[in-house]
Amino acid sequence: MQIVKYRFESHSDERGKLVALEEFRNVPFKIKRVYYMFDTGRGVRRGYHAHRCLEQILVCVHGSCKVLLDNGSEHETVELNDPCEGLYISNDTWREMFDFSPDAVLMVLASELYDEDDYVRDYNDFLKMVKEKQENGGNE
Ligand code: T46
Repeated sequence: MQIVKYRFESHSDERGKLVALEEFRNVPFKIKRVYYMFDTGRGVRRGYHAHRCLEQILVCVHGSCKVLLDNGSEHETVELNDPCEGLYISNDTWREMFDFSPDAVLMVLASELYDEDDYVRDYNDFLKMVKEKQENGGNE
């Protein structure tokens, strides 16, 4: 499956490094929400859902974690351990986040406000949704 990663420019000088994220410049959508997870317990696995209409970019701004992406026919695991790298996740992608280092801070830029109705939390419903979209030629 195709994995889309963004490489963010880091402004480095003797003081350290700085990365700026800007909608429609180095982020491909309007950023309506930012959230981040940290203090994640050992062995925790989160996510276990897809979204109907949401684009996101995940940046592990500190530490490391892994993300499993599943498009209904293929899956791949990506490690995030670089604050200059963003993992793009489109809707219709099942995701699970795991193997968080104790110091991990996973920041997420999202194209929509929080909406519980946008979540597809049952894996069989997810497969059904993907199949229906494929049958409709990608149109809802
Ligand atoms: C996703 C992955 C990568 C809010 O109130 N507002 C928010 O914007 C979010 C994201 C969550 N919440 C509340 C809802 C739950 O009571 O925070 C709690 C934990 O959320 P959730 O169990 O959905 O977290 P994850 O880690 O399973 O999934 C999150 C995002 O929800 C999801 O959209 O793609 O991170």
